[in-house]
Amino acid sequence: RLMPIFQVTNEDGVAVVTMDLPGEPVNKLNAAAKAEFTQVFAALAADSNVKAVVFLSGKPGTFIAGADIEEFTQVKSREEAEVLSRDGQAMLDDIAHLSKPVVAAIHGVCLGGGLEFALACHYRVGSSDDKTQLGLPEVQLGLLPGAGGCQRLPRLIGLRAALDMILAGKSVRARKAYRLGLVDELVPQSILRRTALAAAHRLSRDSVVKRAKRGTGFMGLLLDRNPLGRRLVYSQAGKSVRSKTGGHYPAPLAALDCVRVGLEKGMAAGLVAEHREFGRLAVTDVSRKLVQIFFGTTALKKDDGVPRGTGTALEIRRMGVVGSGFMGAGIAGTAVSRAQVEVRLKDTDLGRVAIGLKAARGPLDKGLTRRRLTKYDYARQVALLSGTTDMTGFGRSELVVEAVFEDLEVKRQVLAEFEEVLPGGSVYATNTSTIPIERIADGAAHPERVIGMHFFSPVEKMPLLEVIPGKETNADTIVTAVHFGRRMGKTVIVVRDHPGFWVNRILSPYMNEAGYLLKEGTPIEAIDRTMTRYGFPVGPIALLDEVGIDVAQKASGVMYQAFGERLRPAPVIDALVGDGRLGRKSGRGLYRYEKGKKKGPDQSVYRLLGVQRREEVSPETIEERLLYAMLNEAAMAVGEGVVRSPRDGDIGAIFGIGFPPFRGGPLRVIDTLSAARVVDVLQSLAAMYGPRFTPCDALVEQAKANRKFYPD
Ligand code: T1G
Repeated sequence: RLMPIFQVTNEDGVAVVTMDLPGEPVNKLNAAAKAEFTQVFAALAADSNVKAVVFLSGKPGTFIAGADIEEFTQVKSREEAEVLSRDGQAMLDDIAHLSKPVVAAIHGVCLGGGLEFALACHYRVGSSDDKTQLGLPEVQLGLLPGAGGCQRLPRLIGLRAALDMILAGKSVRARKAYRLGLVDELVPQSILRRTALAAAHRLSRDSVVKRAKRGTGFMGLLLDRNPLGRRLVYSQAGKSVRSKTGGHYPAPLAALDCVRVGLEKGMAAGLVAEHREFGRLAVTDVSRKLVQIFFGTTALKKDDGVPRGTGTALEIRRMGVVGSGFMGAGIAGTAVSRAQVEVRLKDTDLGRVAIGLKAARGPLDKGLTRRRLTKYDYARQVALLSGTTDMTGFGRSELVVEAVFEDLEVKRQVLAEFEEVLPGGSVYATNTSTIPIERIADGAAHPERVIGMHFFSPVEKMPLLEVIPGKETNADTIVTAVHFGRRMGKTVIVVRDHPGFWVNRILSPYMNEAGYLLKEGTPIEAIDRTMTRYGFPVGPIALLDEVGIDVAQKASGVMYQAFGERLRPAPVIDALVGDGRLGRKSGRGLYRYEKGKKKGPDQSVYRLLGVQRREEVSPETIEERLLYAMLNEAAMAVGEGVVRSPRDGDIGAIFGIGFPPFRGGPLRVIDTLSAARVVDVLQSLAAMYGPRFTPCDALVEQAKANRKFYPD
């Protein structure tokens, strides 16, 4: 290695160690860093001129991003992974047992092994900066904190707070980290180094680290610090993990067990449990799939949907949103709270604008009540929102997003109005969910600056955004929409202008099949329970109620018109809409609702549809029909180039409809089953239920060539 990873200077007896992994955007604990680290720390331990150590990062926005995930993708066996974890534990033990105090000066992301590193230090100073976040995200990779995190975190911040962080893998911002006692001091970044040095000097004089006893209080005494209380906490935590993961994700339960062993049998036993469980998890298929998703989304973040360098993104400072309904207000609110841009919300009458503005303030109101926003920040962000019923104020908007009624004529009309007032170079995006952009942009003065931005509802929560270029859309417009979508916190895929784009395209046959099953009398709870057991967050019937049965009626109509017989919707939707059942939003649908809360299925639906409930349809049949309908459509759409790669298709399915992440996405599932097997099953389903299950040409070819979507 030419350049060292760790630079060491001695400032008046305090060794200042700066980690800066050469040629990498972030610091990560890879083999080279571990090897060099061990040498550096051994030298510091032996150096009589060093009485304390301060540890800093040389990277602008990251302290340490964790162990090197690339490394354990190479791991072939459980034993190998166990060694990785055990080496990490040993390295951090050297810090914890160093006779001289080590102070971590944390600015930027401090995740996974990076936080475990900071936990092994004797004192932590954090920067009160938005970039500073601390977390143990390992379970999101199907792993667990394997370098002592399951042992040190509970001992520092208490059992319950530690489990909250470890089991969900969520990070905390600087202020919360200080409240929890994760950092001992919180200072502006400008004096972080100086404060850490002062702490190092102070600690080198006083042998005992005086730490403000923070946090766990009476409940801590009752629960965290007595064995009976802890037993209660372990069992509550286990129950909630099992209900959340449906038994599909082994990592959180394993992490809970490592925490328990460490607290009940001592740290040494806990560390052994940690590296054993880490080894076991690292080679599970679940972890492989979750790590693939991490690399897929990371690569996607750098992919603007056009060949690199062919498009320049427009800087968006002022934006317009047309249509202050559910979607428009959601788009406006998310744009303000996540992208901090000025948003002007337009609708036809002031009453609707007022309602829209109130709904758009939702995320900000929540930020204030949850103390994520100060009163000042809240006021500043609310001031970014304005409303109007006329065209004033759009002359300076660099981007307008239209979210009016899903009707081609209305959308064309609104586009024409805005082309009159928008400045040259601005981008006009339409939030359509099924109407091709080409038809909306048809007749526009500047079709090169018209694009689709398809958000999912609720906009504030759903992470996916589909960006759909029309035939004439230029590269600058595409890159502008993609970058702004990311500033709104979305995972963005660029998809082809085909009816239904990607998500609604693969969802259509799946929802239709649920309708056919219902029409045959299959119980609603059997349909939904089968698919939640498969790993979906909700089943297709519940999804119908959430999306709105009238919305589904419109979307399925567009898809039927575009794709013909194969996507003919089951004859249940019209009857439901005709009976005024629009789903959750109307308080009546396929489920019952009382005061907005969803109760069980509405048994009167069967009589309405004139069907007899039939209990005997097996879950296997239900799952096969629903899943294979989606797999077939996904393969067909990939073959048509609807998505630019299987990676985009799988990420789009996972982030767009909650396709189970541990299965990797519909195209990964086809690879796992093999195209040949999927073709066989589809052929037998076609023989039993009709030609809608005929395997698409792309799949048949793939089966013949024995090809995969992801070549090994
Ligand atoms: N390992 C390997 N590569 C990583 C990495 C990591 N931990 N973190 C980031 N990268 C790469 C990433 O692939 C990309 O590479 C580049 O850095 C920039 O990332 C023992 C076992 C840190 C918030 O899960 O969440 O510690 O594409 O584009 O948007 O208990 O990356 O440029 O070649 O995402 O600013 C736990 C994962 C590991 C954190 C930065 N740590 N990383 O986001 O940049 S497991 C994580 C992130 C562990 C221990 C266990 C994000 C980020 P390239 P980027 P960003």
